[in-house]
Amino acid sequence: MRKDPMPTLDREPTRRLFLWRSLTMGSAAVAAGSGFANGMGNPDNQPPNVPDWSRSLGEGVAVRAYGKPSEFEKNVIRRDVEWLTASRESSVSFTPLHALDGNITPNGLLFERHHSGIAEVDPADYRLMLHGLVDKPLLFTLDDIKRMPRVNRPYFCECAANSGMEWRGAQLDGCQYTHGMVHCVMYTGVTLKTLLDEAGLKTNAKWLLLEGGDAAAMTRSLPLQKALDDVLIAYRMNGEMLYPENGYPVRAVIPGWEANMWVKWLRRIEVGDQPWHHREETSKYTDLLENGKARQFTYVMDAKSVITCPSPQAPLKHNSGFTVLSGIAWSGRGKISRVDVSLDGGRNWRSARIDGPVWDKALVRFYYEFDWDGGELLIQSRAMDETGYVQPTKNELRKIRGVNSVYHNNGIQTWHVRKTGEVENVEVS
Ligand SMILES: Nc1nc2c(c(=O)[nH]1)N[C@H]1C(S)=C(S)[C@@H](COP(=O)(O)O)O[C@H]1N2
Ligand SMILES: [Mo]
Repeated sequence: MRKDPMPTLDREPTRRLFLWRSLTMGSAAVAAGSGFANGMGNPDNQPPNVPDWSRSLGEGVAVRAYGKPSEFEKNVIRRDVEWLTASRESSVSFTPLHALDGNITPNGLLFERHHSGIAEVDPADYRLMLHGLVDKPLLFTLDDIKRMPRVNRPYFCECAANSGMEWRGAQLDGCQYTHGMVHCVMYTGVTLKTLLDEAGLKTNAKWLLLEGGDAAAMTRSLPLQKALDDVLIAYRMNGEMLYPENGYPVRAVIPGWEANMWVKWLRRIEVGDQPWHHREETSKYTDLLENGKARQFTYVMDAKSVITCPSPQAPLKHNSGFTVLSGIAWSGRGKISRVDVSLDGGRNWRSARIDGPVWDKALVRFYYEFDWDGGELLIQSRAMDETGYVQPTKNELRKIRGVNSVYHNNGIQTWHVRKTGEVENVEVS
């Protein structure tokens, strides 16, 4: 008996996937026949031959004192878009989503967004100041912060401008560029509530100022309610100390909220009774509507998803048969409850299979497996979260917000898969 009312996969669990090369055919012959030239590699290195890398001893331990990916993966890097980059210091690089899997972003591949470049902070000189409407102003060293009770929490971090170039139509060629201003890592740190409890809040405390230690001295106003709820003062990501580009040694983690609140190189927290006025340069995160008015305080990132594979930078390499779609979904309002996938531009939807942990306000990994007939596809994904919110189409968003926004574009993405397996960024009406 199936309780799930939604159509899911009707593939029998024991069925073979039928796509592998049969060894009895003689794989050397297969390799030789379809060969080197077809991108099948060098047959001399393939069974039953002894490959180059089996003929001599390899490097020993600790030659690579800090590991990095295989040289054959050297294309899996952060990239930027030249015409988007006013200067290297005030710019953005994008996570290579098309080349990753699972829920967690590797530390060297987190998209970066800086307003004044990377601050190189000496941890010995690092101090965090906590003052304002508190009983006891405090100054913490990094060691002080590390001595406090620790928590580990995985969260996504998405720039409000992610997908911002797509408001007026399909534009950038690949999910690295259309959706790559999001990452998800396991943070270790102390809750902001722990720090505030140490200082003791005055009764009129309502807002916090977070200030960064970079040349921008980026500041953000944070409502006290959120600060006491789930905000972290983090110093580790995926077990390692934060990397300099992500705020070493300490950053604010504001779960589910737009990334510009996640102040890096955090050096000062001031408690006040109202929001601060921030310098224009770093505080333009308002959404311009059609009528000229702006939406402000749009902190929460609504549910969103994207198919990462296939996508323009990750085309299909076969021309029909068993095919795995994969993608990510996330919501700033809580857990992802379901992801649907369409192969025909949104006419028919099927439930995707979520695999891996479903954490609160973190990236979720989904898969959709199907038998591709080799024809053209218009693939889409649609996320739903535990509040019942359903990811809208881009046109639904435009009806409400017009096309003058840059921020908070969480519309459904469409990829056009050609018969050749190539993929392009398109829109369907
Ligand atoms: N101090 C400081 N914090 C900052 C910024 C900055 O320029 N300076 N940029 C913000 C913006 S707009 C984003 S999108 C995120 C990016 O975080 P990441 O570089 O770790 O991905 O950091 C935020 N925190
Ligand atoms: Mo941002």
